[in-house]
Amino acid sequence: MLKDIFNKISSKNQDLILSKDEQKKITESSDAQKSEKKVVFKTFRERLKRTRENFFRQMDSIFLGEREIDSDVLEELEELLVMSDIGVATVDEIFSKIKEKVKRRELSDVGALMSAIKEELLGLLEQSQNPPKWEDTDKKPYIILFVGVNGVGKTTSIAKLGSYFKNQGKRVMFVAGDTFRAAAIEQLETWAKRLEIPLIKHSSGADPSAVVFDAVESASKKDIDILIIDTAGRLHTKINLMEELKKIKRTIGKKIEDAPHDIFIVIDATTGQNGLQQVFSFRDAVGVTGILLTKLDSTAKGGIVISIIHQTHLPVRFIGLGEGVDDFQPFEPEMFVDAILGREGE
Ligand SMILES: Nc1nc2c(ncn2[C@@H]2O[C@H](COP(=O)(O)OP(=O)(O)O)[C@@H](O)[C@H]2O)c(=O)[nH]1
Ligand SMILES: [Mg+2]
Repeated sequence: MLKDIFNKISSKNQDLILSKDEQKKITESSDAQKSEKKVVFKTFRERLKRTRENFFRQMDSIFLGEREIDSDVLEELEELLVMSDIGVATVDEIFSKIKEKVKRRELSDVGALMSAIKEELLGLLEQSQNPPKWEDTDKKPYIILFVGVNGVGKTTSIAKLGSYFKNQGKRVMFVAGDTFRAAAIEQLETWAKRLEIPLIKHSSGADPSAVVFDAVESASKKDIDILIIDTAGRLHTKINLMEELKKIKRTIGKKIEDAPHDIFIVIDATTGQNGLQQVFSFRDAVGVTGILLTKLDSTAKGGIVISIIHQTHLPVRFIGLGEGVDDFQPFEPEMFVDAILGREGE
């Protein structure tokens, strides 16, 4: 009897013991993941070079001659962060905690001070980063509406996002909701062809809500997983634009309850603190559920990400790091902080 039980247990354990092959496979796949992550981080660091170098050049001059950490050093650092577009309110919050620590003599050298700043920044960035809804949803089509002013990178980001989802095996469809200019429809059409993603369009000048209405219908029929809608960033007046976006939103909601499931605002990182105002205007008019920050490769003031998250409490979903379709990444706070504050090899 006891022997039987013993046999049973050991045969069960056998199932848990992995063969050499299986062990190798697991090690290989986690190694592959790790090296992929390394490549991603390297690109990320490279593209954020301007922000990092801007920061370090000045930081080195602050710490020249290994100065002690005193109120002068803190003041200069605060100024530097503000100049990197992290924003006064955000920097104030970070430094009130840092100053406490300095007072309690917890930060004795530059290394400890930098680690503390990194930790505070990371804490801030992680506050608003909830898991994206599309990752665990039975909503189909999952509808994402893009909004933002002209030239920020909406159409390009839609192409990038479409490609991102397509690479995950999802069925994607685009909607040319920017009917204000013919060129805007053509631009999305070019991307759609290149990426082999279906596109719904009307002619230029058509009512955007009518295009969206057709697209939602078509996406439902064609078993589309993700429907991404482009919109105009400029109309004759700002009031009209907001009214038009509200109408598009209502049209979608009438067809599918609780849709659009996400409303992404696209912000150009090179516009600095101005971007914040844009988030507020669109948020107040149509509601916004997430931010896409573009052109981080073209600015030395990438600190704007921190300020935007801190002031809006909205998650930054993706960042744009160039004009190509792959110059795009989900926003990961830790990677971001490491890329802007970490020295080579750290
Ligand atoms: N360097 C860089 N350029 C970008 C990025 N995203 C978009 N652009 C460029 O910004 C310009 C405007 O983009 P577009 O998508 O047409 O903006 P839209 O008017 O908001 O639709 C184009 O020349 C894009 O190639 C980015 O992340 N980095
Ligand atoms: Mg556009």
